[in-house]
Amino acid sequence: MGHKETIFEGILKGNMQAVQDATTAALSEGTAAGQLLNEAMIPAMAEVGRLFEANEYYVPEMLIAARAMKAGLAILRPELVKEDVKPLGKVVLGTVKGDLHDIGKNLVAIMVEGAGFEVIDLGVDVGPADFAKAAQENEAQVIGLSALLTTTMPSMKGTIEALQEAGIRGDVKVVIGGAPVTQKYADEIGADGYARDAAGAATLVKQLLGV
Ligand code: B12
Repeated sequence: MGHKETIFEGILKGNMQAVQDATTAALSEGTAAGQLLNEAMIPAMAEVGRLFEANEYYVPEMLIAARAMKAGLAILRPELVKEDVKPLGKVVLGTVKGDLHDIGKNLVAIMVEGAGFEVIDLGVDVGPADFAKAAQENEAQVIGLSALLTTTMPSMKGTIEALQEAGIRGDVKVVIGGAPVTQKYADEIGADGYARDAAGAATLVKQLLGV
């Protein structure tokens, strides 16, 4: 089995050690980090989602798969981020209130950082007022909101309202994403942009700030 297959299988089985070892080995053999991410790790999480929908996986399986994915990502991270770049701007990022999914959000952080921005990662379960406060305190140009549950998406709208109430809606661009989120939803709630993946998020932030 090649390293990519080992990583894919390792995430599905929640075998953290196998994922770490294969990731390290593949990188040392010269495989690009982006390739391991896009051809092994992300497809593995998609498969986990499919198995969950098919009632073959339950929350514990999803959790250990996520843990294995995170262990692999931690090894990829330094490769994905280009260092010693002067930040092009500040981006406050987080997963919205009630939502604990952070793998996609963490990938967005890596790619946006890699594109040269400073990322202030507020973590998961972040309420509208906390986003507004962090944006104000850090003088951020962009706020990135992640949601993986249809039930937590309305908190994105709530966050935009909180920015309006704080009087800073005009000072920050709001970008949104996450599996159930669409461009249509972004238009509906008055967000400034939507991207379907982490690479797209980085491009979007650059576009919005004109860099
Ligand atoms: C792993 C996982 C979990 C893990 C999360 C671990 C963690 N630390 O993140 C755990 C086990 C905790 C979990 C829990 C739950 N989960 Co869950 N989970 C998943 C799973 C399998 C994968 C998500 C993932 O990591 N994908 C991989 C990443 C790389 O992709 P991504 O998140 O979409 O992010 C990419 C893009 O969307 C985009 N993006 C993401 N954020 C942002 C932000 C911005 C600004 C931009 C521009 C782009 C962007 O870029 C990312 C990278 O390319 C999905 C299935 C799926 N197909 O999505 C279900 C899923 C999201 N979960 C689901 C459910 C139902 C739950 C639970 C309610 C289950 C339960 N009964 O308890 C709980 C809810 C907990 C909570 N309050 O949040 C459902 C949601 C259904 C819905 N439509 O609402 C899904 C779709 C599974 C399913 N098919 O039913 N889950």
